[in-house]
Amino acid sequence: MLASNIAATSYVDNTVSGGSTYSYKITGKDGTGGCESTQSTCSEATATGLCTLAPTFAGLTTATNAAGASCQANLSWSAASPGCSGPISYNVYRSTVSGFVPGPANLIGTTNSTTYNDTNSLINGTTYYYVVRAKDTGNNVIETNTVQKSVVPSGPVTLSTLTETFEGAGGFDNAGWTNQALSGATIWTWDATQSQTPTHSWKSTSLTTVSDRVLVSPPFGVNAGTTLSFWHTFAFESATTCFDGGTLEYTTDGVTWTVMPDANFTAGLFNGTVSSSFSNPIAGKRAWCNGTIGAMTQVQINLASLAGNTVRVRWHAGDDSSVAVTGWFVDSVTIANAGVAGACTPTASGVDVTGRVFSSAEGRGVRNAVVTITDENGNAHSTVTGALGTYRFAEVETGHTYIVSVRSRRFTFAPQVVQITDNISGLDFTPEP
Ligand SMILES: [Ca+2]
Repeated sequence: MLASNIAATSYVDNTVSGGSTYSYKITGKDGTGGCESTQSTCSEATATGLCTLAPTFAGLTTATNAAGASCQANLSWSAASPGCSGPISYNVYRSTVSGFVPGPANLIGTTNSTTYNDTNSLINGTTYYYVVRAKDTGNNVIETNTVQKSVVPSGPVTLSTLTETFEGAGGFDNAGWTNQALSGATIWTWDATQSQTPTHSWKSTSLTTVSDRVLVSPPFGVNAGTTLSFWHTFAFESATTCFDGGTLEYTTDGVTWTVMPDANFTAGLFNGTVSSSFSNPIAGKRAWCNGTIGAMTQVQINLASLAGNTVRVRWHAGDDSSVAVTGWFVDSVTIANAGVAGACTPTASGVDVTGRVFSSAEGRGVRNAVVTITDENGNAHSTVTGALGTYRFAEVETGHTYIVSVRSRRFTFAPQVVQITDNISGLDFTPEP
């Protein structure tokens, strides 16, 4: 319904977009408002005025780590369709916070292409989240998709074996391991009562309240020869039914986690499925259940089905609403034939803007002209042209719209407005006639 309770016998709909055809039906009500007529016949009208429709756009399709010497993320998407005249340009937004709201503060670039290579101040190992939105440059309307993809920039990848004994200071030999509660407050603990190599493991202590917690590996590249193994011992409620338990999951996008398929195990497969009876957060998942604490046993998994992906795995323990026994000890993780990334070098925080100031279209360079670059907040920097009329601003922050203006005693130049997303050369000025 567009509008209601209109006393007049006419109505102006100013929510329409020029060029689009709309269909209308009306109903009438009696004085009490309690009785409503059937709908009128349908009447169509094509709106005049500005076309105000947003482009139709599915959002970002891929975001990948370039894995080169300097940090870079490569984004791509399928072309948007303009709702009005077009042409389309794309805004690229970036944040280190998942679920961020795209806006001017996190706009890092614009492009007319369906790809964007981000080299702007990326830091090795940091997770960046991207959203791309389409803009109709004919009416400046930006659509509002929320499709988000993440990238963790790294350097070149080499084949290696990741060995984690959980003996290093703080519980980890390698960087990138994390541990958190997903529900309840209790996390995994570094433990010296059970171990395989030689004195420590990580323990999930089972609780008598609904809760779950994860121990998460660093990301690693998977190929056809990549395998995962670890050692563990566990004792979960109960001896016969899988009320509490622990599962193993993987993610290829850092967002969605999937239980490791039974078919991937070559030793030590899950021995049950978690009960759905008492609110266990991992209810219904294949898991390790029951058990008694004793000598650790090895689990072996073939990861070939995940080849081509960058993967994290996590040990995910879940407890139902009552009764707990000891819990789960995990040790000695080996990921063989993993793709291990070196560090990339952070890219520069700013770009170069260069050009020349000319005395006429075919003329000479104008020396000693004052060139000023001003951002949308009024922050300005000035420089003076050299003998050939050349100027250069270094370390200009990207993602902003700047006004570049020129002052000269002999000539008048129109200012230029530029959206700066990358190095700009050839931003030249010739005098107004
Ligand atoms: Ca150990």
